[in-house]
Amino acid sequence: MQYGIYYAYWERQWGGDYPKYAQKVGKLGFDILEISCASLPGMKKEERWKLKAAAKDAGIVLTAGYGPRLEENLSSADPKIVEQGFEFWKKTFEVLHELEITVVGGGLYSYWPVDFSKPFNKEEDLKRSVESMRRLAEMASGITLGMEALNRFEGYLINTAAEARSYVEAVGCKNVRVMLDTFHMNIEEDSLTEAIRTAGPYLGHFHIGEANRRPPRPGTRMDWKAIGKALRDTGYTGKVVMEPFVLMGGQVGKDIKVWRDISGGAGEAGEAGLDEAARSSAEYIRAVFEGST
Ligand SMILES: [Mn+2]
Repeated sequence: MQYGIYYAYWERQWGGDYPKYAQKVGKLGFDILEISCASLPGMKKEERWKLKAAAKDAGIVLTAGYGPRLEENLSSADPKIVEQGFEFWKKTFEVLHELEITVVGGGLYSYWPVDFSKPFNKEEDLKRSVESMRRLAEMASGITLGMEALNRFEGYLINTAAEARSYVEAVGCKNVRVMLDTFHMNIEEDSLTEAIRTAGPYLGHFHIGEANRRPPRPGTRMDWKAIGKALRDTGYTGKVVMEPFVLMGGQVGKDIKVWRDISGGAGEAGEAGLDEAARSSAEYIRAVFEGST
């Protein structure tokens, strides 16, 4: 398995200096930097080259995450919105290919964050979403699309590994895979290890984080040893990306609903404190997931 981190751990606004983060996470012991698709369609050629060079230089690979906006919702009943979604992905896939990104994950089958004050029809939305996903899979040509099971407060189409698996089976394209995240699983699954086994060979991307979205560490109620073993038992050899959010404030703090400093003092120590928490988490999770401790 390869190990990574989502850049937004360090940010209060979405988006950031990706070349800087590529170098940083390389130094902190990661194999992967996960970036957001949000700014990719407008990314200038020089910026893409700079990022690609920085990643190569740091010896890391890039992956991407995305929560499609309401106006890009591929499950929408409004065909105009669905087309806007495909337009976004058409431009985005070009950049992803150029950056040699082979995995993009998130609630790609719907939009995020869901506005639950509006009515919706899960069954109808699912049908449209599956149809759209077949077309998106073809457009993605070779890029793996991770269908991330999100907790009930953030999504309604896919909340569990079982739902993600049946969605992926319904789509029936080999680059559309199940994506799990221990933060969401902690809310929705009876057993985290059983959920991993349910995803089984369909698992295409894996996010990790504590129940409160801190970086994984020993001594919490997340059984990281058991989670690592379940991944090894299912034969998963893919990417494991931590997605910690610990800082209050800004759009990130608001969207993620961080209403207190949960950095455990790391935030007070500034960027260096956050860096050290990420570094030790990477070291810990690599050892545990590889079964060497
Ligand atoms: Mn996630």
